[in-house]
Amino acid sequence: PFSSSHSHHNSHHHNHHQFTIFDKIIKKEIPAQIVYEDDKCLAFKDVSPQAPVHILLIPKVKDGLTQLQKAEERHKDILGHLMLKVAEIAQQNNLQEGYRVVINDGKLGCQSVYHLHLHILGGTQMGWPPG
Ligand code: IU
Repeated sequence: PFSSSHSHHNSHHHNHHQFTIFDKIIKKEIPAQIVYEDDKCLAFKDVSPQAPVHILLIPKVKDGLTQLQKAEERHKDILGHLMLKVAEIAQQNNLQEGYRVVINDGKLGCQSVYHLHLHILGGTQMGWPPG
């Protein structure tokens, strides 16, 4: 169920130092179904949901965090903030029975947007292994 149909094979077309579509969502230049927002982060519904609940949580300031493997000491605060907000957002979306948090990193991780984001997936029994 909820298998992905979109391609993940073109990450080499992305300029990892440029803006992504997530910057347009942050600036409200394109619409998104926002479920949580504060000064540091934004959470919105994934346009191509892979589960009944599929929310993306992103830092508003990328600061070099194109992907998790670029994380450095200076990112500790935002990374901690995002993890705490995942739990809060999950509660607000009735995922108390369980959910999954995913960070796809790089080509082999099937990352397609090079602005760090956490997938919050739930609302059904998740499978394992994820593939
Ligand atoms: P990935 O881990 O980089 O593959 O995740 C990117 C996600 O961003 C993916 O689930 C897309 O469906 C989602 N997304 C979106 O919600 N809105 C958009 O405009 C675009 C991608 I482009």
